[in-house]
Amino acid sequence: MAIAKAEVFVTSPGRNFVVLRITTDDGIVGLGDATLNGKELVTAEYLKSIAPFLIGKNEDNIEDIWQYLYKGAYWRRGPVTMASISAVDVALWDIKAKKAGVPLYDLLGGASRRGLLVYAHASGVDYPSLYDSIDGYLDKGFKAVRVQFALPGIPSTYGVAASANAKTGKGESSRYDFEPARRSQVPVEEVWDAQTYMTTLPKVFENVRNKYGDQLLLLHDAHHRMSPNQAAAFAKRIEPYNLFWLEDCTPAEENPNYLRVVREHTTTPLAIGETINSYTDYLQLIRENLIDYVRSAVTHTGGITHMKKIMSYAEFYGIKSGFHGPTDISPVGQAANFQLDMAIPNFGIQEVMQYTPQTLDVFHTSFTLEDGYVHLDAKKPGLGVDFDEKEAAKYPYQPAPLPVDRLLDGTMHEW
Ligand code: CS2
Ligand code: MG
Repeated sequence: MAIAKAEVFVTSPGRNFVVLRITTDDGIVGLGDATLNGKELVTAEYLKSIAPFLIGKNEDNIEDIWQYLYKGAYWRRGPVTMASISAVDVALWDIKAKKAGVPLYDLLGGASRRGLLVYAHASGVDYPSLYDSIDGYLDKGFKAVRVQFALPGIPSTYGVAASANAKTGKGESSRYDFEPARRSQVPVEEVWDAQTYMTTLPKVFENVRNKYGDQLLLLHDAHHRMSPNQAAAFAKRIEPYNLFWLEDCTPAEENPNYLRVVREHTTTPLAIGETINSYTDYLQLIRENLIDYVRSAVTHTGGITHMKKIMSYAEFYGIKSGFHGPTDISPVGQAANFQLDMAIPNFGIQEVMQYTPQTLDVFHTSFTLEDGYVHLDAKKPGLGVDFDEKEAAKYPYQPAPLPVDRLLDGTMHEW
């Protein structure tokens, strides 16, 4: 009973993914995801450097291996370390559940719900394309949509599909999948203007509410772009439109106290966390009830072992989950989100986006989406995802750094 092999793969079936495959001496295989958007080769190298440490260790001792990698790193936390530890952790949980012959959530306490409420990404360069995008998701049964809208006079806006007819390949359209990897050697530059944003978006939410009524669960991502006071004013202004959440209203990862300013002025629910990755980052946010939803991905936050602890702490403060699940998290990482989502009592909602057909040729998933809920296959042991190494080899790594942002006068700003 020991780890025999730990192999690292980088593949790019539409965007870059880092896969860790651990094999035990009796041939059981577990998968982990160490994808860190724009920094894939860095986590791949980290994993290669710790792979020899794993050989010969008892694969059952997940907590001990976690502590070994975390405390043993000495240079603690940070996105690269935490994403890499996460890949090992998730692969070991996959193995443990396969050995037990049960879906992973069974080992985490069992199913706490029938299915997972998910939200999709709607966006528009104008109202017809926004409504078309929302209608498309409602037709598919979604109950919750994130709404992003192009800013007038700004060439491209975060979260807004550049073209309503963009195709992802194989003739299948993913019209409003806004964030295809932008493959280039150097980052694409975008422009940001808070004044335009703060005057445009409240009208968008008002129009969407008037058109679709009160039942639609409406989300929005501000992507860390307002100052604390701007965020407070904005969140207060949009209260009448009753958002499910406002995400990353201000860069609270810089200073959690920013959120106190926001909280003092508004009851709009706040979601934070896709760029933070440890309990240390969450301590104050949770203890002072500065957030309503934990937004990290399991794969960026030390895996199932660490994320489950954060969610247990959050439970006692009435804070729920809303794990990060865009297409730059691989289907292996998304499966880790889903498995934990199923088990925890304080599940809130789960983000989903459409993977390219090539991605789904490389990763064979077993999840179904019906009526706005994701369902896991109770008969599939482990994570519920298989990795096709031969198919993956068809798609070599291509550089795709994240974009950067500047203000109208050229000053650098958070993207
Ligand atoms: C976004 C992400 O899904 C989200 O909420 O903020 O798309 C984010 O921009 C990317 O994951 C960056 O890698
Ligand atoms: Mg986000």
